[in-house]
Amino acid sequence: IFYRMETTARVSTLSSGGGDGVIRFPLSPTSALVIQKGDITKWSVDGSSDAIVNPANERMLGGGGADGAIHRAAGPDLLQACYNVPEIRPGVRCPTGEARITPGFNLAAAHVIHTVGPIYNVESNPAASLGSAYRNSLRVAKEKNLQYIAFPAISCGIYGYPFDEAVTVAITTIKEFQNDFKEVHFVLFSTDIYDIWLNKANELLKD
Ligand code: AR6
Repeated sequence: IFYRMETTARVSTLSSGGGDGVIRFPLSPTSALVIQKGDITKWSVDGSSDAIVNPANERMLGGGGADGAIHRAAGPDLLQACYNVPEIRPGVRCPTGEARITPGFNLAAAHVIHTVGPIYNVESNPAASLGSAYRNSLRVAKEKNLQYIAFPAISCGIYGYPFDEAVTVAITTIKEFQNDFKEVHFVLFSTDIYDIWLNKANELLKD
């Protein structure tokens, strides 16, 4: 397998802590998709115009997985900010496929964009919901003029979405925004997901 490797000065100066195997795929002359292994709670590129995406649930008050790790790293102010997001119906602050933004508090990243991916075996059209979760996260980031945004593999943990199906939705949706951000990152926790993401990026983002 050939992985396109562009180790520009920009990449080597990333303060995306914990990340290794950083591979960059140009999306346009001014924009790139960056794939790396690591812990998203440590990620930052530019402490004022960046955000990490939290794979939350509809209640949006924390949980396990990446959501739990993000709340621990951000500190209790994040939970308070989440409480302050209005419920749109009882127990629902962020419906599946939508996104909400809060500050990042003690995180390296300035903002947290909370989104809710589908529970794979419950949703009738999980690909549509997963696409909406990525798309609405990117819309919220664009509204705030953010330039650097990092995603984990939404729905690929507790929510049970097969990696090899999720990756196509993830990358094709990000391609829709190819002129809107300087860098969209995937910060992937496990080697198996990282390898699947790299393979698919090589397939979908060829020149
Ligand atoms: N950095 C990057 N990726 C991570 C990290 C981390 N620190 N920790 C876990 N992952 P999950 P979901 C990966 O379960 O499937 C929560 O309880 C993990 O290996 O965090 O969308 C929420 O409150 C997996 O590949 O999110 C919801 O109830 C990916 O992140 C529910 O889980 C997503 O796994 C959401 O489930």
